[in-house]
Amino acid sequence: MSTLRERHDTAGWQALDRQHFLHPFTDHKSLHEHGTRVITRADGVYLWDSEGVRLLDAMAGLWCVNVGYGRHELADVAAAQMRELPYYNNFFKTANPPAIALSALLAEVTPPQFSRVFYAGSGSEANDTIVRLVRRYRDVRGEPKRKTIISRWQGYHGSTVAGASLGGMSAMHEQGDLPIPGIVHIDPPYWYGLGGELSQEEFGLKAARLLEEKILELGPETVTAFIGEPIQGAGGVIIPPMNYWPEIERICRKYGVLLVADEVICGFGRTGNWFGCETFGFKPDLMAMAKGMSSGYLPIGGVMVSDEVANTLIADGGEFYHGYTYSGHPACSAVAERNIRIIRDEGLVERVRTDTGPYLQARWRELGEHPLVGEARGVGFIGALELVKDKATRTRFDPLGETGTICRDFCFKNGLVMRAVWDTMIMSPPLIMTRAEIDEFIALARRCLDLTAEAVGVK
Ligand code: PXG
Repeated sequence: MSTLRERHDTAGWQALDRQHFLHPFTDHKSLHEHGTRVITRADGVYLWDSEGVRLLDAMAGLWCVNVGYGRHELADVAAAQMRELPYYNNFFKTANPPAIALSALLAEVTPPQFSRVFYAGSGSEANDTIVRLVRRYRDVRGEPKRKTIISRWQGYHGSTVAGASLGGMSAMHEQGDLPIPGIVHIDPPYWYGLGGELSQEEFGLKAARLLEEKILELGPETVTAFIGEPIQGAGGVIIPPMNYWPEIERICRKYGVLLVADEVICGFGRTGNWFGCETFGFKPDLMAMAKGMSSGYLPIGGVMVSDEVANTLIADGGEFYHGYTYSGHPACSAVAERNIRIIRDEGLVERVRTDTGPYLQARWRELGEHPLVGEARGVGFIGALELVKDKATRTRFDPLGETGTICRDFCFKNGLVMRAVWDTMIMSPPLIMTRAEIDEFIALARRCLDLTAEAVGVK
């Protein structure tokens, strides 16, 4: 049997793609002027395209391939499960062994307040579930007016109607007549962009207190939950000052507001702990997960629900009218379970915390000396570079986004995948990346920064 890869050459794939495939988050007119780059295989931290060109993937796919590519063990687990029981639902008093085993393992690796999980097929679905859960919880408690959810500008929580409403991407809101009612936003803890003359600590408290102001403005009796990513990923790797999350937690507790961590990017080791909330020192009531949960090998997401919230729903809630055909899918669950065991058995979280994470961050900070880079920041295996016209005054390029795109294109041309969020360059590599691969990555990134600086006339 020929593999798909052997059936067409690059031009053939591009032609079919152009005719039939609507891509996610894509301007198709501009895409097809050049044709898509067809990625055909991957191993470790590397991808290969249909022309045989190798790329170092410093984005782990889309922030998700935590254990790296080429894990045949995961393919074997999926194949075995699909032979035995490819699908059955978990709705009508039934369950399947992989979903049960995964639930028990999640209870072990997540913080102690969690022992139960609700499954989804993606991060967006996990966040939709959260919207349903935090509203249902209030009805069950006899607080029917407490329905508003507070989130943040530049947050990303998915692309479904509820996910995009929770998110703070104004361009997404404009295209979808969003947000839906009952979701409001506050400014993010983006020190480089919004901190002005304040120290990190001063700004951390100021940014957190925006939550208190918003709760008081709306009336605490109307607010059910606050949701945030420990580090805002797609918004540009916005890393809050260390005092931000503890202050957010204090405010949530003071007003009886549920605290929700969207761990879709930060979860499963990315920040050097199993979950971002551990790195930033807070205890969420609910936690959205996806991406690194299966390292992207199969689609799966879920919501960890604290014992307090779960027990309320179980004791007094009756049936919760919510769930997906693929909630607890056997093959996806089996792959997620084995993936989490790999992360645990290979000590990947600890390696990122104590060895390769600090090394990567030290080397990444060296790029902060580059004339084009206003700030190099990061934690564990996630980071950002702010490309600016003038470092001293933090003056950005005009129009914003052009320089980031130029830099991203140089990366692609030179065998490196980094993402650009406007003029902020992002990295989020597989957690298995070695020191030698980190050195190769930093050398490539520096080269692309040099080429970009030359192209935009920064010396
Ligand atoms: N929450 C967070 C924090 C995410 O980063 C989602 C939820 C939604 O997950 P799904 O599985 O429904 O996509 C995400 C997804 C980008 C980019 O360009 C980031 C995501 C998705 C697509 C593009 O950085 N993150």
